[in-house]
Amino acid sequence: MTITLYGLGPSRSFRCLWALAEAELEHDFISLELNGTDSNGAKSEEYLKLNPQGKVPSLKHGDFVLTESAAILNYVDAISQKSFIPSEPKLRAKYDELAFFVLSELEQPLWTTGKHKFAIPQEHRVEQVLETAKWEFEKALNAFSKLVSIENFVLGDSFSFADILVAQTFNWAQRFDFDVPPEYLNYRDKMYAREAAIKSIAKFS
Ligand SMILES: N[C@@H](CCC(=O)N[C@@H](CS)C(=O)NCC(=O)O)C(=O)O
Repeated sequence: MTITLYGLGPSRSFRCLWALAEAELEHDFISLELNGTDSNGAKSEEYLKLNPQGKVPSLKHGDFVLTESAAILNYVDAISQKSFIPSEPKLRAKYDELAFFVLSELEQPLWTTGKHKFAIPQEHRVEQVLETAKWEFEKALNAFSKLVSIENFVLGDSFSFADILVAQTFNWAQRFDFDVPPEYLNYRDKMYAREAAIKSIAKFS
């Protein structure tokens, strides 16, 4: 069964592209324009059938369709021969804690910035929120530093998909001109130097 990932560059879809490469699962990658309404657009009639929000990523595996980057990571882990999400209950709970933290705290100020700079209609954008987003990111970073101390990987000694979530989010923060402490950028660099990450970046560069 063919796996197809719909995405765009270094956006949250990169998490899924990278995970598929780590899992060595054959896949096609279809790059979409976020606001496009023609055949390669995320707002086309065809794509809206897969992802009613017209967002990326979406994964199609045969007839099975999945949206939400973290859910796609879980699915990739589940169908992979290898293991990227710990199964020991406490470690698994720590994985979930970190994944939910990234999605609900760490990335939110970044997405708020994206929404109010380009993603939502002009009439709904509020310039003042951008400063608040910077403040919220700093607050989330502070909480992150108490939640995790990174030696090699975010969950200890081995690579997990939590590293994809965290490293991609730090990379996103830097792209959006947020202050990211040098130790987190070093960690991002180490993760982005993984063969699977390099291969995946090459798919959209
Ligand atoms: N919670 C979703 C968020 C998906 C999302 O918002 N993706 C952005 C790109 S990173 C998008 O497609 N935006 C287009 C839009 O909001 O119309 C996930 O993690 O997959």
